[in-house]
Amino acid sequence: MVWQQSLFGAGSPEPDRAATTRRELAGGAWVDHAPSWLHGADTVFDDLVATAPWGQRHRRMYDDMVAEPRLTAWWNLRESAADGLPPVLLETRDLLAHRYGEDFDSMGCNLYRDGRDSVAWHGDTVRKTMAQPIVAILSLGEPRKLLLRPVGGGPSIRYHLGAGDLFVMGGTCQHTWQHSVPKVASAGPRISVTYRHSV
Ligand SMILES: O=C(O)CCC(=O)C(=O)O
Repeated sequence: MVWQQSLFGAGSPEPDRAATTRRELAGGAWVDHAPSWLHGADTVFDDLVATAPWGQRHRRMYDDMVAEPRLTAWWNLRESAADGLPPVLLETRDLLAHRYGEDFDSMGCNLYRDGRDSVAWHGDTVRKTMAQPIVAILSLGEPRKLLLRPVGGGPSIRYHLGAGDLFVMGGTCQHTWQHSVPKVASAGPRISVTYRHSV
């Protein structure tokens, strides 16, 4: 992977406590987006690339099992296994828990190594057990597009998520909208840190 820290992204990591901008979407969904929310995002990126327990997940596609085009790592934040995480990611969890009133008890990381890595249109599986789950994403590394589209069809909405951006989906979003990170001709490595709650 070819990767170089930026001036803004270096240094000691710290989340921004300023309010985010909310966009209401059709059907009772909303998203919050705060650009450059995490200062020192590149330091966290480097730390995670080197230390996260990256693994390759597979998905069933018809009769075959195919490798997901990205690497993933997952932590149960209730367990002490989370102790080795960069402290700012636990600080971020606590801050988000306070702001959104949810106990974010798991954290997943996705590593998109280059533009060929992606995630297809989907609603997060937490929707199966919750009417209005909140899913928070912290974007690290190189920028990528994140698209949203209504489940029944309609124009998609594009977000450009850069280093340190916070992006939060809430309300009915996982039921009434789908999101994706499409493949692109060229992109540097990106990590999305995702926080979810189970109740
Ligand atoms: O990488 C992202 O920003 C989105 C991740 C995502 O949608 C997922 O892992 O379910």
